[in-house]
Amino acid sequence: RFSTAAATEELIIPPVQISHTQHLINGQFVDAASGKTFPTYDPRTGEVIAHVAEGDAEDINRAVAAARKAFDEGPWPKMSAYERSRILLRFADLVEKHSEELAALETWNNGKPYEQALHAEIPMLARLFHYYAGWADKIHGLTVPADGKYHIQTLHEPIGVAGQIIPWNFPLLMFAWKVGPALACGNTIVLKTAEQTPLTALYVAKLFQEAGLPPGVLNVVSGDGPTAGAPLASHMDVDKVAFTGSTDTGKIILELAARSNLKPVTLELGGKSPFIICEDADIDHAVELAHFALFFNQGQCCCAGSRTFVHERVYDEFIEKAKARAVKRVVGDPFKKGVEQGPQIDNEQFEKVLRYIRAGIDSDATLECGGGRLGSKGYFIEPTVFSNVKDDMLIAKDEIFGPVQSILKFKDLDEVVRRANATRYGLAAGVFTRNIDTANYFTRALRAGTVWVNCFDVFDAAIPFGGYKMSGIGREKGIYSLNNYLQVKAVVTPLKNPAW
Ligand code: TXE
Repeated sequence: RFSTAAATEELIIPPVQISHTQHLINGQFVDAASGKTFPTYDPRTGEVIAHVAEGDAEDINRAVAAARKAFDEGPWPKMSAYERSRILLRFADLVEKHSEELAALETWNNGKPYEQALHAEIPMLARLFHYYAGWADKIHGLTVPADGKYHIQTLHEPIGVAGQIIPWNFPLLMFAWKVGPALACGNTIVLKTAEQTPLTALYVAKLFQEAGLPPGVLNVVSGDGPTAGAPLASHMDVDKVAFTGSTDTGKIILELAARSNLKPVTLELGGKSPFIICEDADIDHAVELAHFALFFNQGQCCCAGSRTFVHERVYDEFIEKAKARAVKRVVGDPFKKGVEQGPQIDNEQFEKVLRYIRAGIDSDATLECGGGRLGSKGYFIEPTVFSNVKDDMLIAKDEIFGPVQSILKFKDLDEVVRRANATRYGLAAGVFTRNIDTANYFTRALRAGTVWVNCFDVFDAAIPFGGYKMSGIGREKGIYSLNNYLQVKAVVTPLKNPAW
């Protein structure tokens, strides 16, 4: 039985209205060209909460034409960088002002705990735009010494029209990671939201208008992957595509980009991140963070610590404590105070997670707790812990993307490094040890884009994020993301002055 005791009965839904369901194209909220709409749901109940314009290739064409015009004719890319920075700052301030409505809408459409959305994700959204506002007027090229009598400089120019395709697990943060650097560098954008979560991006697109963003600079189209995402990735007038989602879809995006106009592609894809607990670790801390690393956001994190490797000397103690912690996890209506876990995003993901749980039960892994759905409506799943998991089991190899912790045993450091790296993914890793030499060994030996030592899921606008291997191409956030949205132009001018 799972605890609901810590959740109050009090619902904390601030008043929020669904005010925007149409596409935003060229500064106007408009219906789909086809006139079609699709339903969007409340994952707590599976009930429809709104009907949203359903984009297809024609809507993408219109949005790209608007973004192209806004790029080619300006004023955005030619505006003073300081003015661009001020618009980003005004937007961030508006996010803070509307944080309760935004958090409520995010929870309503996604199912994540309202308190998590309000206290973590919305502040990070605002912070990210404050951060990139700071970059807008600090992007510049170099003067380059070279052989011969030439003055050589590099201009760092915006790349043009950026196509951006985002997933449903962090709808607003994924919006921020994509839109922040693209706008700071002076690009224009067509963004396609995930079909499960179209609402909050439309809300913040409206806030961008209030902040003074010129029409056509940011266009937002709702719709499905194959019908709206694919035409964006393969559009001849789109200069760059950025994608976050599954590895399988990432391959399609890369192929579409290659077959159309060879636009550069950045991909942030799936993971199967190891979380390694050494025998000298602070076990209680490690249990709590391993729990957080996996169960945070209903387990729907690309960097979830989904392979928990525990040293054999502390293994039994760890299992007992990990199980006790999972059983105490508060699952329920995400609008209730104290709730740690809401529903999975939709029926498809819910069924996928339950299939993996069944695969775990059918293998020789030991089901310590959980293993089923919770309640009879909505997409709630019991926090589930498996011990005795072996490397070749499906639950140790595939990205489950749900509240299912897999615990594996290890003996020595070389062995665990080899096993941790034996995956097609390489997004993140966590290491728990009090020995600095052990920590340094892991941070160099693990093939992952982020290694957290004695912590996990520490995110900041300035910290780059991205994957090795099949977890992706490129880095988002921080200074590294700027290169994704810039072209470098070398300008060479002969020096005629005889003194030279
Ligand atoms: O992903 P998709 P789904 C993983 C996670 C999850 C699995 C499937 O394991 O269970 O992927 O989730 C758009 N052309 N992640 O099906 O399909 C789609 O509309 C262009 C990890 O939701 O990759 C949405 O906007 N676009 C992940 C986006 O791609 C297409 C986050 C993501 O959907 C398209 C989400 C196409 N042919 C899922 N097909 C992470 N890295 O955080 C789909 N899309």
